[in-house]
Amino acid sequence: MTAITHTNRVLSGMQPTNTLHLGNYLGALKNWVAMQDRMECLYCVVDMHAITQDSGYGKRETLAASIREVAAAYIASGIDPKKSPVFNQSRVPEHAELAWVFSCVARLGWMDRMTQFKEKTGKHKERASVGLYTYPILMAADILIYQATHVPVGEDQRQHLELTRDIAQKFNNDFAAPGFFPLTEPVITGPATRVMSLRDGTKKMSKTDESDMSRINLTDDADTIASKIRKARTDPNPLPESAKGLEGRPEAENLINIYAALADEEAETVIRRFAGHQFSSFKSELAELAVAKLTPIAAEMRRLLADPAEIDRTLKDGALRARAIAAPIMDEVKRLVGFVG
Ligand code: AQP
Repeated sequence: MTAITHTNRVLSGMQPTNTLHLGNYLGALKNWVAMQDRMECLYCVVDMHAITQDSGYGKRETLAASIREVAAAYIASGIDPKKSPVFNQSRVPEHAELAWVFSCVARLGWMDRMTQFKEKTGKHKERASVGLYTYPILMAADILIYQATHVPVGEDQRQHLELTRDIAQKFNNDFAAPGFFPLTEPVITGPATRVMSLRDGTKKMSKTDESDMSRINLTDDADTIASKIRKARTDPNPLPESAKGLEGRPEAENLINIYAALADEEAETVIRRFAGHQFSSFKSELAELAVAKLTPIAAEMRRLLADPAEIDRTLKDGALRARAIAAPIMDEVKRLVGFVG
C-alpha cells in the first residue's frame, strides 16, 4: 500500500474554562491568525475538555457563556470564521468516536508519562476524573479527525503533540494503513511560547491561578492592564545589556518576551532598546503597548457578545463545515478497524 500525502491543514483549540489570557493570546491565538492566510485552518472551542475538571448542574450557564466568549475572542483577535471554521468540539461527534478508537491504541505507559496530568492533580490523583487522565487522547482525536498536519500551540502542549504522533504512528502500523494519519507538527513559535505569571516568573500564566493579578485577561480594561503590569513582580536591578544578562531573572525575561511578542520584534531588539533602563520606565512603555494591542480586542469581544444568537450561528455553521471533513475520515477509520455497516 502506498503512503498518503496530506495537504497542509491546521487545527487548534482552547478550553472554555475561564476568560482567555495573554499567554493564550501570545502563545497560540496570535499565531493562529497569521496561519489562516497560509493554510487551511479549523479553530475549535474544546468544550468537551472543559468538563474534565469542573462540571455539573451549577456550571451549565457558565460553560455556555464561556464557549461564546472564547469564540468571540478568536474572532475579535482576527480569525475570520468565513475562511476558517470556528466551532465547538461537542457539535462534531466524530471527535469522541475517534477518541474511543485511540484509547484502544494508546498504551497506559504512555499516559502515565503525561506531566500536565501530574501537575494538575498533584497529590490527589485518585480524585481526578478519568477524563482528565485521557484528555491527551481526546486531543489527539481533535487533531487527527481532520488529518491536521500542523498545530499551533504554546510550549506546554509539546508533550501532548508528541503523544499525538505516537498514536498516529501506532494506528497506521496496527491497521496496515501507512501514512493514513499524518505525523502532525507542533508549531511553537514567537518570543512568548511560554508566558509566565506576573507574580512568579517560574510559573506559567494560567487561567486557574488563584490570583487575578498573575495574568492579563483578554477582557481587562486599560486601567486594569496598566495596574497589573505596574505591580508585576521584578527584581531591583536595571534591565541588562544582552540576553545573557537575563539568566536567573525569570520575571525580567518574561516582561521582555511579552513586549517583543506584542511589538512583533525579536527579544534581542527589545533588550538593546531598554538596556540599562529601570523597570519603572520599561513597565510604563510595556503597559502602553499592551493597552494599545489588547483593548481593541476586548472592545470587539463586547460587541460580538452583545449578539449571542449570531455567535451560535457562527458555531453551528463552523461545525457543519468541520463535520464535512471529519465524517469521511471517521468512516475510513471504521473500515480500517473492521466495524461493519
Ligand atoms: N502561559 C502560556 N503561555 C503560552 N501559551 C499558553 N497557552 C496556555 N497558557 C499559556 C496556550 O494556550 C492554548 C490554549 O490553552 P487551553 O485553554 O487549552 O489550556 P490550558 O493550557 O489548560 O490553559 P491555561 O490557561 O494554562 O489553563 P490552566 O489554568 O487549566 O492550566 C494552548 O495552545 C496552550 O499551549
